[in-house]
Amino acid sequence: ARANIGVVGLAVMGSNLARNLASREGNTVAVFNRSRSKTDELLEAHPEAEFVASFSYEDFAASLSKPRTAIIMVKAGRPTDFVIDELVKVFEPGDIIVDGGNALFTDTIRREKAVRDTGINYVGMGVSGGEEGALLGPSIMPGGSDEAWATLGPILKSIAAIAEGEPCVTHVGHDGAGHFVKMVHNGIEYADMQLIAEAYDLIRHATGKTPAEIADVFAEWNRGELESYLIEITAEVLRQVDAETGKPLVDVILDQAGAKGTGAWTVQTALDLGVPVSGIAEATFARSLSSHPEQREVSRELPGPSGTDVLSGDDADAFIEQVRLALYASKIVAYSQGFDEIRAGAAQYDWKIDLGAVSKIFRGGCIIRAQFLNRIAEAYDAQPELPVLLTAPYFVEALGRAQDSWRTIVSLAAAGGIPAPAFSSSLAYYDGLRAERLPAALIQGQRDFFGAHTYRRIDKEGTFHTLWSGDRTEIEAEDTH
Ligand code: NBP
Repeated sequence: ARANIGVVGLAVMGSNLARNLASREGNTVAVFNRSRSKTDELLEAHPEAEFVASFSYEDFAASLSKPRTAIIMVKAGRPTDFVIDELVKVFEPGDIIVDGGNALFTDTIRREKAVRDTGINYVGMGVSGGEEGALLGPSIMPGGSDEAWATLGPILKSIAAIAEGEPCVTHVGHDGAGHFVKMVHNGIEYADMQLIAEAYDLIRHATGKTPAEIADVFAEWNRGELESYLIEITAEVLRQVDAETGKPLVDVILDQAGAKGTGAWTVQTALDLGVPVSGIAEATFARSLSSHPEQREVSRELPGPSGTDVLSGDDADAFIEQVRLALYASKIVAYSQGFDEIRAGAAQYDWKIDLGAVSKIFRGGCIIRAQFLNRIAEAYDAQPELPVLLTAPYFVEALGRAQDSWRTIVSLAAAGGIPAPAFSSSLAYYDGLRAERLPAALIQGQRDFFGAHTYRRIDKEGTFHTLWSGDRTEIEAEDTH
């Protein structure tokens, strides 16, 4: 038994994670893959790494010192269950099985329970940052028991991305907490990408600037409060010219966005929890809308507004600044909604999640890494139980600065017939939160009318029902909601 950590599954993510582990002082890494060829390729390509390779689960277990610790990096779903079953056969109580794949958190809860019954620790671990992150330092979101964290923590700290001197890993909470947070991270990523895409689209339509010119705008934005990985790569994508046609690459890419499902999970889970993540939902639906060419084809002739003037000079510059502010405000909403979902998930599943610590581990390694996350961390440090992130003083100030521009941009988008679903839904959410009175009172009246669902009053305790089909007097009722 020579290795202190093992990796099962040596496709792109697993082999990069294994290389990352092997490059850190003190680690000896056991590796195993179902088909031998991937193991052979890894050993051949990286002789410097001194892996301990095995070709059966038994030998893999024998190559690990106790407590045995293995990270599974295989295709999410049934393959993960299969590997867990095999490891449980060859591991012993006290050992640690870690799933670093993109598992649905409810699967992780189920697996953790089943594995725990054998005395083996099970850790569901979110890993963000793609291939490059896995190799150079990802953002890591482990769940699982405190006992597992004691062994695993130092190893993960050694391979995680570093942001402002701190490793981007924290013990998120028990069982499915890590995969839950990874899921919401991906949902926030969807919203952030959609907002950036809408900002680009608005600027292009309203000012007629070319993608290369808009790339300059994003590069400029990346020097300010919007500084982030996604803004940075947006500038690079917009600047790219297609070698074959000489056109901007963005103009030759088919406009149908793909998705692997984690955005949809975030929205489905939010619906179950009753948390309005409208920005993430709009971003997910925008991808769905884009991916129905047959519907879009027959819809092209639907009437739209008559043409609007193209802005230039100072007017264009002013418009771009308004878009920047609207983007920042909408982004605050999207992150606030995402963190709200994490808070609600923690309450539902009994996890103690430190939201400030979570925002800090998003600062490096992952796709949503951004300056902005420091502001979120500060907000939660100052007020750990903050009920709505966007009401933290810094964000209130930023939203106050942005809101006029935000309203103007959403109005112009509507008047110009330019779809901006994430911008406009974020603004509607903001105004919904602000509202003194919501028309929810009317909804309650309607519900009481057709279904005797009852309502509560602003001026006295109790539950009431109006006899709508009778003499329309009000009676006190059993609370049935
Ligand atoms: P894949 O998701 O493409 O999975 C391929 C690996 O799964 C291979 O090692 C394959 O072994 C193994 N495997 C399968 Br398929 N069925 C198996 C079984 N029944 N028993 C044992 N092994 C089995 O690999 P990936 O793209 O490296 O991703 C790994 C995990 O990391 C996934 O859960 C993914 O969602 C997650 N993730 C990916 C990214 C990313 O950017 N790609 C980011 C974050 C997380 P074989 O070689 O024998 O076929």
